Amino acid sequence: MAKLTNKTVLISGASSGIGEACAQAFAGAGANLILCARNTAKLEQLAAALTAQYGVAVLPLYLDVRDKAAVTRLVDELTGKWRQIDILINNAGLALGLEKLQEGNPDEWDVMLDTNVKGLLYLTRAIVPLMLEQALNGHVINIGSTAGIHAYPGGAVYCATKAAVKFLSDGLRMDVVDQPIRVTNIQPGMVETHFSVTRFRGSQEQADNVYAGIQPLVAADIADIVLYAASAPPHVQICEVTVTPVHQATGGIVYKKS
Ligand code: 8X3
Repeated sequence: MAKLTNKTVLISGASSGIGEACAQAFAGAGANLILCARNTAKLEQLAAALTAQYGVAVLPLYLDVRDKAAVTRLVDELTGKWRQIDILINNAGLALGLEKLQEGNPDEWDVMLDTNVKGLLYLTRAIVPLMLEQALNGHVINIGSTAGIHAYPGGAVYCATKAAVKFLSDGLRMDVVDQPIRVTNIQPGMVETHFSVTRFRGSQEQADNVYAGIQPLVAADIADIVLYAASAPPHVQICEVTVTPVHQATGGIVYKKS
């Protein structure tokens, strides 16, 4: 079992899905956690449960990663051991809509771009300097997507945000190449979480249809991989991992049993 005792991990979008599964996995490995999300009631519940189950320290904090000033303030206001963030998991992200680009809703594009791209940038910009100041063996783990490798119809903007995550990961890896900081981009394919319900603006029926006839990944599958990357010896940098259900070859090539 991986042991990350004495490590501190900050997870964005930690109240559900892959973020919540990462919180579970890292608490199970003995790490202390800073859990960020907008749903504070859920975060507080999760924090209490993880502390009770694993005896780790958990700090639940309200954060909308789109709010640049709030990201900076949150990091500035961390004190003592909470400033020593060893691992940043940039997980907050979403897809909205599956319309053709020419019919898309620009307000929804803003939400995707601001969350998936700019939110990731703001957190990274705030936390990597802290890692450097303290000469930590830091690790930035971004949750990208197979959507960042191949675009698919109706997904242009979401796919572009995840392509941005790939290139931000690659660029950061170059910018910290002379530092003890690792950068990993995890690129999952179909994972059944609240992702599709959000994409279809609350329609469970449309979301269920996405995963009908295929066994999708679950959030814990991704958390296992994130934990594996974080638990590798400090000289080992897992740059990129692409993971799909066995019947998904790439974003759009899926075999479904009818
Ligand atoms: C989620 C994967 O294929 O639903 O990022 O876009 S996909």
